[in-house]
Amino acid sequence: MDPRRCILIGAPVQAGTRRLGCDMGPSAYRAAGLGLALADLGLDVEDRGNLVPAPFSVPPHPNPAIHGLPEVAAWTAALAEAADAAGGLGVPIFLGGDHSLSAGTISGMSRRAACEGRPLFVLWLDAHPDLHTLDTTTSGNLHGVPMAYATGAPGFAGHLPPLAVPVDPGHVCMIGLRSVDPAERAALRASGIRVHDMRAIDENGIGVLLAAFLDRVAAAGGLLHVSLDVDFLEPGIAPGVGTTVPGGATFREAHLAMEMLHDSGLVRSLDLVELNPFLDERGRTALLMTDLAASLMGRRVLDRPTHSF
Ligand code: Z70
Ligand code: MN
Ligand code: MN
Ligand code: MN
Repeated sequence: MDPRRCILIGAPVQAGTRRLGCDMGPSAYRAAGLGLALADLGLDVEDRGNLVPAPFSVPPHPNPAIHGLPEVAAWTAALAEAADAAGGLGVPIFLGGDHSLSAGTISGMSRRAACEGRPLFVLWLDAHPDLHTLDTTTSGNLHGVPMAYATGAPGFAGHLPPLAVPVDPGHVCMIGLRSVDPAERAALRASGIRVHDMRAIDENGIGVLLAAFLDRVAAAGGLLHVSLDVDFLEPGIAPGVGTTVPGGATFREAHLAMEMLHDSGLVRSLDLVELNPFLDERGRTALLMTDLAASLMGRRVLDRPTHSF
């Protein structure tokens, strides 16, 4: 695989939420110039357009709150295939779409890592752990379940595509959490997932927390998948998202994280999720996410800020 080859894969999925607009995410990243920003770093950029999943029939789930299950199942199957294949060629960047898409991207990258005989690690940058199962979700929004699915939690069999290689929860690090439902809190405690909430960032600095995780990934010879939810960021700088949760990461914290990820040389795949262009203000969230993705993929001299306040 070529680490300088970026493969953009649009995933306009919005079945994981009730608020419409995430399906415009991939277009907004293209309009914000993501491909050009990556090419400016000297990377080879290949935009594969938007993925079109084949229909996937699943039986209804007894939890009446759940909606969008057949669509999410179809996206999960298609994205797992796409991630595994593209991950063997270069660095896939998935343009969401709501966070349910990570059920597919993480399971695909987990299979890819297993093929290469290396463990997959996941860095989850989000206000939410998205650790509900189909049985515990009360909103029924399937963007709240991908991490439970990817780590092999029970109750998904027969409802979402079979998971080839579950991710070891001990290989997952979540940074930025500040909205956790009771069932998720219990699941997190039992899971062995490393969690750094906003208080931990305030007390330690995001750099210290991230460095410790990156050291662990490097020591294990792991591949790293990064899942970046727009709501990881402070809503004041990233308003284009359905769930705004106050007290998120600042511009500086987010950029530092991306620069450290770049310097580590460990990142093999990236999700950009939950951007809702319908709720954005003159594209500023799309531009900020684009800027962050570019900082993760290459080292830049910022003589011209692409993001203005
Ligand atoms: C809540 C639920 C969620 C993202 C909101 C919220 C889930 N835990 N995930 N925004 N990305 O409805 O399950
Ligand atoms: Mn999320
Ligand atoms: Mn979130
Ligand atoms: Mn069942």
